[in-house]
Amino acid sequence: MADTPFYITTAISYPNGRPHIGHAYEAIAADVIARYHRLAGRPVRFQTGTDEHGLKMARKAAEQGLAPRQLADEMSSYFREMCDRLNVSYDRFIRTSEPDHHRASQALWQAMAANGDLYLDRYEGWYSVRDEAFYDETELVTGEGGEKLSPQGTPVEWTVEESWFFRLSKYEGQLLELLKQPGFLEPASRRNEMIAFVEQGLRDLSVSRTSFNWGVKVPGSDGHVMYVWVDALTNYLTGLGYPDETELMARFWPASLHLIGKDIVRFHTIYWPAFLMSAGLPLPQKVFGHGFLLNRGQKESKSLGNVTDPLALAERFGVDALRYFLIREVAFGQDGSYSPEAIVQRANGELGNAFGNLAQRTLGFIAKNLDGRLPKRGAESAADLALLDAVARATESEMPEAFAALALQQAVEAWLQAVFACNAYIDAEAPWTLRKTDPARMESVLATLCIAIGRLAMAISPVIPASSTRLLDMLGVPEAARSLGGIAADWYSDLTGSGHVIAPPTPLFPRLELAPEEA
Ligand code: ME8
Repeated sequence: MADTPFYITTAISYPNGRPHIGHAYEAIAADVIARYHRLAGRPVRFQTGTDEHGLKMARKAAEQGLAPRQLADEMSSYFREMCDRLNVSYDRFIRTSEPDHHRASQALWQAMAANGDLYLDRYEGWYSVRDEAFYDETELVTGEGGEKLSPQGTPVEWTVEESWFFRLSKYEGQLLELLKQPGFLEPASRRNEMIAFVEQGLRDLSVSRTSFNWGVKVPGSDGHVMYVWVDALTNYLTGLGYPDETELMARFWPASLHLIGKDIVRFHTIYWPAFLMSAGLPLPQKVFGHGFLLNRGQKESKSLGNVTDPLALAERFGVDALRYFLIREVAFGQDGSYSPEAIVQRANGELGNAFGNLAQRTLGFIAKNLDGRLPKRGAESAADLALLDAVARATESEMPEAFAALALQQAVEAWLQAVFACNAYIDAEAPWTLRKTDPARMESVLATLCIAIGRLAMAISPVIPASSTRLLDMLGVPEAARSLGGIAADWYSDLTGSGHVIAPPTPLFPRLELAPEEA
């Protein structure tokens, strides 16, 4: 619905190192979704940030001879810089070390305690610092050297300490119902695993730690800090002003979409809803677990030496080319792979040759032959109507439907088909020939192309916002028309009367080159 508020969040990243391509991918995907909903006219709130507490951060800081806060300050700034550089339009970049977040986490804790769901006991079991997760003996796997590993393949350590526990077992029935609710957890392929996990019986969850102090203090329990996932998940509420009854809370809670990676679905679809049930708060409408991004099919790791800095990729190929590639290449929800060759191929072929050239040819021709005056629309031929129809189908139904359903790749495919239709049209109508034989018809063809290009630029703006804006500015499309509703409107008639002049265009998508060893 056009005016229903939309609250979207990404996972908050551990700032124990610099951002990697997976972080960039998640931020970009969330941004595309947020921008689509803004285009559709909905009030949108978009939150991302960093998850700064816990043993992983504390140990990394100690290794580097830093206080955890120093490490968090430094690394968090790289994550924010990445978002800014990639044109990620967040409303709040949250850091869990911020005072309002401590207050929100303590309030949620107290709400769970008031409901009788927290009790003091002793934790004795396995913990993976890398996953910041407790594991049952039965979940562990054996490594190559016979060592015990978490199901994610990370080292585990035996942990014994006094701990607060959350009565997770109490929520089994409600959680099963939730997980079976269509649309709550997507893609649906991730559901069975979660359902199986609940069906085998849930143990109460250890939710505080006493062996270190880098975390949110447990209210009224000296020496205890919250288990990092308890405070991390609470970030989604902090950003709206919880526990105060703010306008943001009233408007944007429950969240419309928590966008996360597939490795942290358990935390978001089991622990988080249980905490909210306990605190008497409404549950998020949807959790989407996207796939992992691999470097030429391989997981990036320091030992393989294949870790890529996403900002270096953006610097080299351009922000929009990188954004376009990631959304276009990967079926959203599945794993995907990237390489410089694949980025260059998509960017040159689809952005440069197909869309960029279309715009370049059309605007360049107008600048040169009409002194930049916008061409007049004439009586439309069957070919004109067929093209405008194809563009309308893509921009007014296929793309919005795909974006709304989080089928991001399909949205781009629908757009690309319409771009191809424009290219076939310009070749068939050949305005350069009409210039001599039928100038009025030439103007009609160019006008049809301007309308088509303007609509396609608006519709793809969630994916390549900077390039779309540049093109719409060159065309002179009024701000007011730059919305999903505006796409179908008759902005072109207003434009032809506005005296706007099209300047000779500079290329939107400069041709990208590979290094000789990559080609
Ligand atoms: O999990 N491809 O933080 P994180 C795609 N702090 N996505 C990837 C990825 C890859 N190769 N590697 C990681 C955490 N991700 C917690 C979240 S939320 C309350 C707390 C995704 O820095 C990962 O799935 O390890 C997660 O969604 C996000 O990046 C941050 O991962």
